[in-house]
Amino acid sequence: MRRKRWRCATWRKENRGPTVDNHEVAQRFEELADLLEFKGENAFKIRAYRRVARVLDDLTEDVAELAAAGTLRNLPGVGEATAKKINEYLETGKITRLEQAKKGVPPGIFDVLRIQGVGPKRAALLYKEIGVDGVDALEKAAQAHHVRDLPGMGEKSEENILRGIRLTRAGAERMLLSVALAAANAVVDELKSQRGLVSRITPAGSLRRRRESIGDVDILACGRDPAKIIQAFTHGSHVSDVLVAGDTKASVVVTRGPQVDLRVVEPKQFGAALQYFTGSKAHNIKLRGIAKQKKMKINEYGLFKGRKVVASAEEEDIYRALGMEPMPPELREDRGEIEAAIEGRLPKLVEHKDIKGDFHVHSSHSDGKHSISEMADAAKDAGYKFIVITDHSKSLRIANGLTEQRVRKQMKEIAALNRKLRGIRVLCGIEVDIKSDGTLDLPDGLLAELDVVIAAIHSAFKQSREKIMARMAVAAKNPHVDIIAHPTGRLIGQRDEYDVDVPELIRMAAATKTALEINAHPERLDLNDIYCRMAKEHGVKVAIGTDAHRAAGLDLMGLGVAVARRGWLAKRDVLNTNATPRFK
Ligand code: DGT
Ligand code: CA
Ligand code: CA
Repeated sequence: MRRKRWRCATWRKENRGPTVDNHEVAQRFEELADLLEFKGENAFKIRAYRRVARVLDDLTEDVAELAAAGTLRNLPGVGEATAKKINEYLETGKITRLEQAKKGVPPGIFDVLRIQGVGPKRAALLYKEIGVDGVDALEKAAQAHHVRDLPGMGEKSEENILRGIRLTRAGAERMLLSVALAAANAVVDELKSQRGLVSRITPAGSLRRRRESIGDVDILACGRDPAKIIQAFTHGSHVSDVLVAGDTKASVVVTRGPQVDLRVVEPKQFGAALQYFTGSKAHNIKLRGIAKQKKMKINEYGLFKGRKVVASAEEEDIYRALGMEPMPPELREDRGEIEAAIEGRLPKLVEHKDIKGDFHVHSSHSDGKHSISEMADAAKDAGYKFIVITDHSKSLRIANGLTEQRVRKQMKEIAALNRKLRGIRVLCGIEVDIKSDGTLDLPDGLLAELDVVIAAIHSAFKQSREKIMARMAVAAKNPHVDIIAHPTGRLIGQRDEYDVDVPELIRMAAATKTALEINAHPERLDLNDIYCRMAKEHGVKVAIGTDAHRAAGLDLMGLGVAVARRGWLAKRDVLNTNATPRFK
C-alpha cells in the first residue's frame, strides 16, 4: 500500500512512458487518501480514493486515452467527481481537492509518511499528541521515548520507527535474501502448523523470485476464515509490530526482520493473485500488454475476456491462456523470458536436487570451525557425492592460511580419510590467494598436485582496473587454476565490486576453460544472476561453492542454486551436477 507510493521514483524510471501515466495519476489519489486519513476525515471517502488509485494502477488502457474518449466513468468506482479530478490532473498537472487537502499540513509530514512503520493514522497521532512535524522531530521523540506511551504504540513500535528512519536515511531499506527467507519461512510455518487455518499459503514478490535483496515480504494465503488467518498472522510469535490490519490484508514487522504483508485471497483466485504479486512489475506490465493484444485483461483476480474468467485458480493456466509456457518465478524480470516462453524455448533450469557436491568448503586447518571429517559427514548427510576442501593459502594470515608444508599434510589427511569414507569423496583443494603483486600464493608444483584449485582476490581491492585484470589474467591462464572464486568481490549492501571488467574476465575464462564461481554466501552471491547468464552465453561453466566455514554453512547451497536459476543456467552449465567434476 504505502510502500507502493514511495517506491514510485524507481517505478517511473523503469517504465518511461507517456508524460502522465496511469501510475502517476493513481499516486495523486493515494496522496489524497493519505492526507484525508491524516486529517481524520470520512473513512468512506478515503477508501473510495484508494480504490480509484488501485483501479488506475491495474488499468490495461492508458488513462489519458479513456479521458479523451470520455469513458472514464465506465471504470469501477469512478463517478463524476473523480472523473473531473482525473481530467483536471491530466490537463493542469494539479487537483484542486488535493491542493486544498495539503493546506494546514506541515510539509515535513510527507517525509514522516515515508518512514517504514508510520502510516497516516500514526503520523496524525504523532503530530497531534507530541508535535512531530518532520523526520528529525520524529527521531528526537523516539529517542526520548515519547513515542512508546502513545495509544497503540509501544517499545517495539518505537524501535521500528527508529530503524525505519535509519533505513530511509541510509537509502538501503532492502535486506539480504537469506534474512527475508528465514523470516518468511518462520511466519509461513507457524500459520501452516495451525490445523485447518490455511488451505494454501506461499510467499510471492521478490522473495519468490529469489532476488538477492528484498524490500518487503509478500505472502498470499487462502482458507475458510480470512479473519482468523489475519488474527493468527498479526499475533504470530515473530511479530514485533503490527502496521496495518484489515479484513483480508495485514502488514507486520518481524523481529529483526523485514516488513511482511499478508493477503488472504479467494481460493479460486489464488493463481491470479500469486502471478500478480510475484511480479516483477516489469514482467507484469509486459504480460498485461500481451493480454491487451489478445483482447483480454489481467489483474490480481484473474485473466478475463469481457466478463468471462479465462483463468484464475492456477498460475500456469494464466500463462498458457496467454499463449506461453509457464515459467519459474526466478525468470520473471522481463529479461526476455516472456518472448522465450512464447517461442517455447525457456531453459530447463538447474534444480537443487541436481547438485552432487560443494566446491568451496573450509576446515579447521584454516579458519573453519569443523574438521575435514566433520565437514565430509555433513556433506554426506546433504546427499552429496563429493566435497572440495579449499582452505586459505598462507598470505591470508588472519585466516590462518596454509603454507606449502601444511597443504601437504592436509593432502595426506584427506587421502587417509577417503580410505575410510563410503559414499562420499573428499577432494583436496585450495583457495589460493591472487596476491596484490599479481602472483599466486603457492608454487605451481604444489597446485599441480591438488584435485581442485580455486583462486581469489582478497587484498588490494582499490587497485586500478588494469592491475585487477592483470591479476585475473594470471589466475585464469595458470593451467592448474580451475575456478575463480567470488569474481567481483562485492558484498551486498556493504562493499562494491573491485574494478573488474567482468565481460573481459568471462572471455578470459572461456579462452582458458576456467570456471567461475557462484559464491553462495548470502552477502556475496557473486557472480550475480546477470553475469551468470553472460558466462553461459560464452560457454563458461559455473561452480557453486558455499564458502562454508562450519557444517551448517553447507545449507547455503540453495542460495547459490537460486542465483544460477536467475541466471538462466541449466544442469549442464553447473559443474556441481557431475558426481565426479571435470574442468578442462
Ligand atoms: P521488493 O519488495 O522491492 O523486494 O520487490 P517486489 O517485487 O516484492 O515488489 P513489491 O513488494 O512492491 O510488490 C510485489 C509484487 O506486486 C510486485 O513484484 C508486482 C506486484 N505489483 C506491485 N505494485 C504493482 C504495480 O503498481 N503494478 C503492477 N503491475 N504490479 C505491481
Ligand atoms: Ca516485496
Ligand atoms: Ca509488498
